[in-house]
Amino acid sequence: MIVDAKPYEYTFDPEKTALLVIDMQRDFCEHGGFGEMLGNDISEVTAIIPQVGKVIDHCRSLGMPVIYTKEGHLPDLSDCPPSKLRRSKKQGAGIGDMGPMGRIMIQGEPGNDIVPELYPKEEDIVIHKCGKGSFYKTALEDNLQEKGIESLIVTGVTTHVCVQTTIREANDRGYECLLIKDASAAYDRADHLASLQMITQQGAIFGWTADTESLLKA
Ligand code: C5J
Repeated sequence: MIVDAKPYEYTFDPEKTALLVIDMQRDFCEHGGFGEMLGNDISEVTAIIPQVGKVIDHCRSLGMPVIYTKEGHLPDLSDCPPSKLRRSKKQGAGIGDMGPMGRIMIQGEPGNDIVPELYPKEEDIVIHKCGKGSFYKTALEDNLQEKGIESLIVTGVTTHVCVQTTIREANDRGYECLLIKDASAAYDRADHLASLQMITQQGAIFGWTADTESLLKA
C-alpha cells in the first residue's frame, strides 16, 4: 500500500505492519491526570481521540496487530529512576502520590489505564513501559519480531516525548515508521509541529508523516 506522505510516499505491507497506540492513557488525556497536573492544557491531546479511533478501526480492518503502550511504574516504584521521581515531585505531580485518579502513574490505577473511547480488545497487545521509549525494558521488539513486523504506523501522545522517542528507537532497529499527524499530539502545538519536522527532515531521517485521510485512502 502506498500512502501520500512527507517527505515522500510511504509504502507498507499490512501483513508486515503493526499499529502503535502510544500512551493514550487517562493520566495524559483526562482532567486531573499526570499531564494536567504538570501544568499542561490537555485540549490538543483530547482532540485526537476520535482520529486515533479511526486509525485503530482501519488498521484492525486490514488485519494488522494493534499494540498499545502505557507509561507507568510498579507500585513499589522499583522501576522508576530516582531522577524521574524527584523531578515529578518538584512539578507537584509526584509519581506514586495520590491524585484524582488514584496513585499517579502507577500500573493498575484508574489514571494509568487507556481512555475508555480507545480501550484495547482482547487480541491486542498492551506493553507496560517505565520510560519514554516503548522499546526500553519492554518486550516490544520480541513481539514485533515474532510477528515478522517491518513497518510501524504510529499514533498517540505526546509527539515530542514518548512518540518521538519510540520512533527514534524503532528507526535504529530498522523499522519503517509512519507517524499519523492528526492522530498524535503534544500539549503545545509548537512541540508537535517541531517533532513532525524533525522526523521527516533529511529524506525521512527517522520516518514519514501523513494524515489519517491519506492512510485511509491508501
Ligand atoms: C510524557 C508521554 N509526556 N507519553 N509522556 O511524559 O509522552
